[in-house]
Amino acid sequence: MSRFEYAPAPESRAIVDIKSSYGLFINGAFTDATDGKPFKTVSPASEEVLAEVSEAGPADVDKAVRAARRAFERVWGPMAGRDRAKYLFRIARLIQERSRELAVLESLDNGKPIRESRDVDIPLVAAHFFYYAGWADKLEYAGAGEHPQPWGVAGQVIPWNFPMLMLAWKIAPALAAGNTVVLKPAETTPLTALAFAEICQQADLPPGVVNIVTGAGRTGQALVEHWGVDKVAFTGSTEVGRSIAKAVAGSDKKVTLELGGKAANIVFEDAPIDQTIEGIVNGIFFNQGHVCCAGSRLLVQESVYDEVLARLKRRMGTLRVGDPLDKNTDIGAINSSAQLAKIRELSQIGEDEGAERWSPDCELPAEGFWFPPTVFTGVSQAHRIAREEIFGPVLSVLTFRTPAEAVEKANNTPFGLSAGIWTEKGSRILWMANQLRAGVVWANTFNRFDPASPFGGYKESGYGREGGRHGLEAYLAH
Ligand code: TAP
Repeated sequence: MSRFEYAPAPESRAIVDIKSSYGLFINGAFTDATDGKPFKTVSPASEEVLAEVSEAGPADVDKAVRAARRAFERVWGPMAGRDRAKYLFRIARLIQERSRELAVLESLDNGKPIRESRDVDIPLVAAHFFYYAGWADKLEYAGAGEHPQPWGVAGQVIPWNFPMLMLAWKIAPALAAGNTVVLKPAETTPLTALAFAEICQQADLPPGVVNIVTGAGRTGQALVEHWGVDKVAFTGSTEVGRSIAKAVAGSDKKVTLELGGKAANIVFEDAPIDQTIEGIVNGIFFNQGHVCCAGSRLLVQESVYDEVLARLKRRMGTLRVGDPLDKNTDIGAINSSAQLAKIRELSQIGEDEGAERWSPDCELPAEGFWFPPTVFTGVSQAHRIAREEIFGPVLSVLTFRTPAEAVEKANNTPFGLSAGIWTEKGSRILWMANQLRAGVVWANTFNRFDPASPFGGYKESGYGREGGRHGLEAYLAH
């Protein structure tokens, strides 16, 4: 078969059973919303309506928080850690059993290539539940004192870029630590969270321990502001994160925020070139660039600039944009028309401000939301495409001469989530890692995740850490 023939994944569309409508998941059962209208979730690759989903209003959020409170006080809080662990292990195994179906559902609702949802997202989701299941009976070693206590009810709001993985990052540590949860998925990607609700039922998780309230921003707002929520965990834009921090100021809610980024991916002249080109491509084109830690600012040492750019463009020419359910697809659909409009607008601003735009020839599908892999050269630090998060497959390239200049440029951003360094020199990696104001620094790799590694930012990228032992601390009272 030639590389360009359509190759649907064996686990394609037919293996998912999408219902025509979904209710909210409250107190262990699916229930209709009392005061919100249903909304539609569409496949961004075809604009086909996948399902109608209930919108939770304040009364529904209240019901969910009360259910979570009851479950916390009567069942989950008092339960021995080793028993909570059994439920988490069961959930992890069910996710593995249903992994093909979940991967297809994620690719349909989000637009990401099946290769990524199948090989990255869903395996990491299961890995998070396995990892935190292992912690549930060892909390005294989690760094929150000898007798750590859960906060109570966690209100969690997540974005659309890694719908089920963000759910796992939020729910697994919260439950392991003994909290109960009300989670709001993003409006454009509710389906895997609703499949997760079914998994909670399959696992016989006590009612009320996990509640899923679907809806838009106002549902999220009602949740984080609800008096019965003890701990708020948010992942999303810096703008909404700021409004949440303001809304809960003065209350005794604990808050963690995982916000935006504008990571520098720094290439030195001694970098292993083939590996580096793959790392740059993965850094910015993985998940269509809808990645908070994407390597969206490429800093290249001047002496190797021509070679790196020539090879990068050649590699970009081989990337396939198209059907997320095709195993050959490298770049899927942009998640929504609103996000596509934002990417187009910032790219136009890049051109207007004088940067040079380049994309390989590639035919984009007629239906759906698409954007070609794009690189901007001749970018200066003042350009908006070098300062603002584009959250799409768009790379801005800058140059530097010395390591000190690379550090200065890399740190010249209001964000501080991640960075990448490409060099053969170990001493330079260590020196750079100390100088860079970024929560995660990758060396000779990029976008690598592990449930045991803490993740989180400095400055406007937010505060608190998720993942690893540090991720538990946020869910435990000292
Ligand atoms: P947001 O617009 O901030 O949305 C995130 C979530 O918050 C969604 O569920 C959203 O609902 C909800 N929301 C909106 N307004 C709210 C309010 N006033 N109160 C409470 N909740 C509210 O971000 P997005 O567009 O979904 O995601 C893109 C952004 O997230 C990017 O900036 C990206 O960098 C950031 N992000 C950061 C990380 C980490 S780990 N730092 C990870 C992923 C994404 P609706 O979806 O219905 O609007």
